[in-house]
Amino acid sequence: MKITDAKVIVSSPDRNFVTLKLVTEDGTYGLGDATVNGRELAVVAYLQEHLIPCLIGMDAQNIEDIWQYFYRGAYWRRGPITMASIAAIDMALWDIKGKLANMPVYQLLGGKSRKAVLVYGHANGSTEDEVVEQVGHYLAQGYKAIRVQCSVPGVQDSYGVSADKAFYEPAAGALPEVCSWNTAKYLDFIPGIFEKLRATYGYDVQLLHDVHHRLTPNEAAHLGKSLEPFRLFWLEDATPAELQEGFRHIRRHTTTPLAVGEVFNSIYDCTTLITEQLIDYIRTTSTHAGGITGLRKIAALAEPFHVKTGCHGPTDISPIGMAACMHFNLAVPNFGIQEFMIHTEKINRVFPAGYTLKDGYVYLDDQPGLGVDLDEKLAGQYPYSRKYLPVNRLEDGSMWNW
Ligand code: GCO
Ligand code: MG
Repeated sequence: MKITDAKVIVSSPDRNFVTLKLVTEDGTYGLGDATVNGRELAVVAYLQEHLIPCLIGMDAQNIEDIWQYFYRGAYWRRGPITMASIAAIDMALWDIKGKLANMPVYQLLGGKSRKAVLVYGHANGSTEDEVVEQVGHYLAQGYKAIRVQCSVPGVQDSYGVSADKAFYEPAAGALPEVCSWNTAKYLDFIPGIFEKLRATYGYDVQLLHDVHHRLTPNEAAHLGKSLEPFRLFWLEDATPAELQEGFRHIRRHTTTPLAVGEVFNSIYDCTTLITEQLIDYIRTTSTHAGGITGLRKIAALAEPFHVKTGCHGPTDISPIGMAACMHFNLAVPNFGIQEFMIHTEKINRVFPAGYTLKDGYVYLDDQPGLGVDLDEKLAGQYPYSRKYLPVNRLEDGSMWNW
């Protein structure tokens, strides 16, 4: 089944998305998500100029071989742009395989390991009271797990707090926003929020928190320790993870579960973290880590080391990337949880998707393939517009991790 056409579609319904559409000789098409927030056109160029010319004429059925061709076959391997491009091809090929087999992709991955996919929602607020109220709001909707972010008094910009409570998207236009950060104030403030939440709602809800790479390993160890009484589901990106060994120190000092990996793009980013059991959840996601094929390799490595999956799922993953994660989540044995940031109505109109949220779980319908379409005409009405994620500085002006 030859691939006869490949098209990259860039569209901005409320935010930018890069979508790959592959067509086979019998007219079957598959869709893949290649969105790298704030670096979209680099992926477009990589796909159009370097991968698509090789892809035309290949047999769409040979998913693993095509993955290996673009991964192993490339002299310059790995990196977010390369791996998002491979991811989009991989997703589109799984979509095609599902359509040809007349089965949803999760069936091709081994079938259901669970009835539905546990997801977490995002409560945030600029004050403690607002956060408590927001958590209540998510509980009322049936969520079983909720990520909690709060503005830190005296700190100009805390990660994850937005004016719009439903749709969090920090990428803005013109030039990157410059945020300001104070670690000491953050460390003093955060445990109090979780103390208050446990006092209000008890221990029957799973609470998560994203540090967003802002601590050193020693500071992260300290935070993990001070959060232990509040039994978090996970503490995410406690320190930047380019240095995987940095997690040894955190692990030695706290039993708070650790999650990391949303910016990882290959299995080699997490071999130490997984095989030394330095983390509890691996956050690699379909769009950024080589698609479903890339995720399966990482999950298979993680399984014997008691590391579970916790795929990244912000709004910068399109409904196609989200669906790819959902099919994977339904089938993978060592599933943990899925991040689920809901998309705007406009996005959902451009990408009609066959998954539904109910009582804190996502259910997939049984459409063949990934079960997401792209309304190309509608997508064409929302042209790409350049956006940047913020950058971060300490109060003295030193550059810091955003
Ligand atoms: C998360 C993430 C995101 C990232 C975003 C950057 O846990 O959901 O940290 O919100 O900041 O994906 O593009
Ligand atoms: Mg995160």
